[in-house]
Amino acid sequence: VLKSEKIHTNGVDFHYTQAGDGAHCVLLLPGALGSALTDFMPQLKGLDEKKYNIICFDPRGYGRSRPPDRDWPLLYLQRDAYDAAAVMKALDIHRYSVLGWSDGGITGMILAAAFPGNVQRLLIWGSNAYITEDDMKLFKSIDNVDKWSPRMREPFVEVYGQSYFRLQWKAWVNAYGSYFTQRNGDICVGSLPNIKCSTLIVNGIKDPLVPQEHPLFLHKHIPSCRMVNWPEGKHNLHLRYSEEFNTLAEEFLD
Ligand code: TYC
Repeated sequence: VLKSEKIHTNGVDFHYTQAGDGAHCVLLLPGALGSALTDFMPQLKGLDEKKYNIICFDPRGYGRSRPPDRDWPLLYLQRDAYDAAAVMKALDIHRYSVLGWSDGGITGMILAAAFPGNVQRLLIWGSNAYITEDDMKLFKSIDNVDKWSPRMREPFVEVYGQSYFRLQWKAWVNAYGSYFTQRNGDICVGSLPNIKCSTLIVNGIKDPLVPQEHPLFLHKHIPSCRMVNWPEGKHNLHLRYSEEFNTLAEEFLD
């Protein structure tokens, strides 16, 4: 059974989706414009409800954490990380593991580095700590939502309606690009050595958006880090191969 709840902190009524009544608290962090419906249904429904208390947070302006409509400060991923930590604190949950996908994995790294006392374990996939010129070129392949497969696009349209989705996807493309243009591509490189918890990278070898240099760099610079290669995995490996992914996640969390 999924519960839909709200909690107020940092000036926003944050929406989150909750599943399970286990002792191990797990925070799910979605990717760009993501929330439970688009990014994490197989985890909310598939992870062991007796072992985990799963919280999937909608970042401000995403999913059902509206109002406010999303705005885009330069350090928008840093803001999401501090918001996520504030939501967990407001829920009176002080020890939790973090599963973060793509932008959510970046948020997870920043969170784990900034709040080492709160984060038990960190699992990330499809993430990067910096942006190269080549990444900016790959990134052009997703900036026009009309070129997405309907299977990827429709859930976002369902959550947001056409106009907010199109407006905010453009804004996200611009904001992500600002890390490249205004910070020399640095998203969160300085956070990596400060991640104190045990970390697992699931490396989708065939991820067309995230070239191999990124997981390799994360693996090298995060102190207690293991990496599992997934030969057939692309960007959305946790959706496409959800059972195998959930098994791997549970093995790591236990
Ligand atoms: N981080 C993006 C997301 O959350 C995906 C992405 C990865 C985009 C790498 C560009 O260079 C990139 N969906």
